[in-house]
Amino acid sequence: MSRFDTYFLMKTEDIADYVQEKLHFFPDDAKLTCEEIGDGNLNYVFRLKDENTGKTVIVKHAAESLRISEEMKISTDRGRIEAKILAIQGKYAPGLVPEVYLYDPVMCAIIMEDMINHTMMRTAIMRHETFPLFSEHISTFMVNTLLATTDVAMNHKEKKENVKSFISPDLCEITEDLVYTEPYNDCNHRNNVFPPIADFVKKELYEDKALALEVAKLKFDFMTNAQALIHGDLHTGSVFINKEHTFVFDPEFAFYGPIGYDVGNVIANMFFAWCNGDATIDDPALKKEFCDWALTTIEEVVDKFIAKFKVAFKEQVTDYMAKTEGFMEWYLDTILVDTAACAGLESIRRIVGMANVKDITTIPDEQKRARAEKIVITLGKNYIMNKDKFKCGADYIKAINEAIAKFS
Ligand code: SR1
Ligand code: MG
Repeated sequence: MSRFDTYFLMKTEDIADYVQEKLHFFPDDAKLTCEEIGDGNLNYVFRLKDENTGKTVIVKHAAESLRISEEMKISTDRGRIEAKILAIQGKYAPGLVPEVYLYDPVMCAIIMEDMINHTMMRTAIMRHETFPLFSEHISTFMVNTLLATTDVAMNHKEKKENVKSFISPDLCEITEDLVYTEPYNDCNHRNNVFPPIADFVKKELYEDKALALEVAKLKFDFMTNAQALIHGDLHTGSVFINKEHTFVFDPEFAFYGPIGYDVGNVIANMFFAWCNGDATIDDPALKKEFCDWALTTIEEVVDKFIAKFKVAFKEQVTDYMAKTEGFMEWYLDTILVDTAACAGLESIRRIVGMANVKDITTIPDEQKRARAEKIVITLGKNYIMNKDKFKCGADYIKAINEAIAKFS
C-alpha cells in the first residue's frame, strides 16, 4: 500500500516521495528540493531538484477543479491525453517536445523532462527578448504534427481510432465557451473587460450581429471538423524557448480539430507581444527591434507554414483522391481561411474573455492599454470577417498596420 494509490491533490512537500516511489529518478543520497512553478490556469507544475547534482525533473499534476476557478470542474483524464499526445508529437517533431518519463492515471500526474536552459516564451517576451529561430521551429512543429495526423497522410481507420481516443469533452467545452461564445455576448457573466473600453466592447462585439453569425459558423466548424490532432492551446505560455531551441508543451487541449486553430493561435499571441513592446518599451531603438521581430515572426510563421506544408503534403499524401490535381491547393486554402478566423477569435477572447494574457493586462499606462486592446479587437474582427483574404504573411502585416493606424 502506498499513499499514492488513491488520488489526492499533491502539495510541494509530497513531490519528492512521489517521484522517488514511482521512478526512483534520483540516488538515495539526493538532497531534494521542490518548488511549484506553474502559472497556467489549470494545473500544478512542480520542479524537483537534487541540490547535490543540479539534476531536475518536472511533475505536472492535474487538479479536479481549475486553478483559475474553483467552480469549474474538469476531467483529470486530460493528463492521459496530454502524455499520449506528447509522445505522438515527439514522433513527428523530434526534439521539439519534452520527453515523458511516466504518466500516472491514479494521481493524474505526468513526470517529464525539465526544459532546462529554456524560459517560458511569454515570460521572455515580456522581458522583450527576441527569438529569431522561433518561426522556423514552430512552423516545422505545426506542419509535422498536424499534417501527419490528417486523413491526407494517415490510414483512415487508425485516424478514426485517434479521433475516438483523443476525444476531450471537458476541455473542448472550455474552448467552445471561452473562445467561441462568451466574448460575443458575456452570456455566462464572467468576461473580464477593461473598464475604459467597456463601451467599445459593447458596440464592437456584443452588438455586432454579423460578427456573431460568423463566429457561430466557426464554432460549429471547431466542433465538427476533425481534421488533425491539434495542440489546441498553442499560445506563448505553451512554449519554452531559448535563442537556439524551442520546446512546445502543454497539449492538454489537444483533440481532432481544425489545423488553422493552432496556426491562428500563434499569430494572435505574437501580436500580443507586439502590443506589450509597443506600449512598455521606452527606448525607441529597443522598441523597434522588439516590435519588428514580433511582426517579422508573424509574417514568417505564415509563409514558412505554407511553404513547408506544400513540401510535406507531396511527401506524405497517401489518400488516392487527395492526390488529385488541385486538391492540395484547395485543402491548404481552407486551412488558411481557418487560420485567419482563429487568429481573430484568439485575439478577441484574450482581451475580453475570462482568460486574459499578461502581455496586455500588465501594460501599466491605462490609455496605452486601452489603445492596445482596441487595436487587437479591431484586428481580430478583420481577421474573422475577411478570413478568406489572408493568403500570405504580408496580408497579416497589412491588416496589422491598418488596425494600428486607426488608433494612432
Ligand atoms: C479555464 S482555462 C482558461 C484558458 O487557459 C488555457 O490555457 C486555455 O487557453 C483556456 O482557454
Ligand atoms: Mg496550458
